[in-house]
Amino acid sequence: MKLYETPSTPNCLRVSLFLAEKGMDIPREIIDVRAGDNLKEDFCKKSVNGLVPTLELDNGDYLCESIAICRYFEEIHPHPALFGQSHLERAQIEMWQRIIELQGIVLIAQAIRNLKQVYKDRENCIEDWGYEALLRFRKILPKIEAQLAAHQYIAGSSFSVADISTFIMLKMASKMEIEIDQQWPSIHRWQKEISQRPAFAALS
Ligand SMILES: N[C@@H](CCC(=O)N[C@@H](CS)C(=O)NCC(=O)O)C(=O)O
Repeated sequence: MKLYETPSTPNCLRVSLFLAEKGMDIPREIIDVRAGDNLKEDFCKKSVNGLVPTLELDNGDYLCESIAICRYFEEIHPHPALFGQSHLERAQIEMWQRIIELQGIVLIAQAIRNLKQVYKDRENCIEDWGYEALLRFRKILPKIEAQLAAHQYIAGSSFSVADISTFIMLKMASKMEIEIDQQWPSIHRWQKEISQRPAFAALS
């Protein structure tokens, strides 16, 4: 098994945090996305979407999409469970995971890509779309604040993959000068707690 990654990027960080929370490590190979290594024919044969992270399996199959990769690790290494244990818990984690992904990560990624123009060598950057994505992204913060005011973690009482996704989403938001301060007391409380977990503390 081998993980193709650009360690500094959010979706690779998501998989690394997931592995660290599981107490797993696997061989890795660096793909420099800024230099366009992911656009090369050889890598695109491995990765359906031509993006990192991509996981190579021992049978020669490949998986891309960070959440699919995390799901695979959960299946082969079920403990500690990060996708939930009971029927309801699994559904709640899936629900929050999708909210964070679709109403958070996708929008903040679009804001960064179109306003900071990090991949202008390979896509048209549209400033108006960047500002609109940023505006739409901000709407997720009150939802997370309310959820974390009522629950210890994003999907309820257990730490899950949805917390890892929320962490990387807020890390991306900080690149657009959106900082979590006392305006968001519950998110702030959660961030402090999360950052003390060994997998997260190792980042700083
Ligand atoms: N939905 C995908 C997104 C993957 C993605 O956007 N990866 C970025 C790094 S975080 C990338 O490979 N960017 C290079 C490019 O866009 O050319 C996932 O969760 O894995």
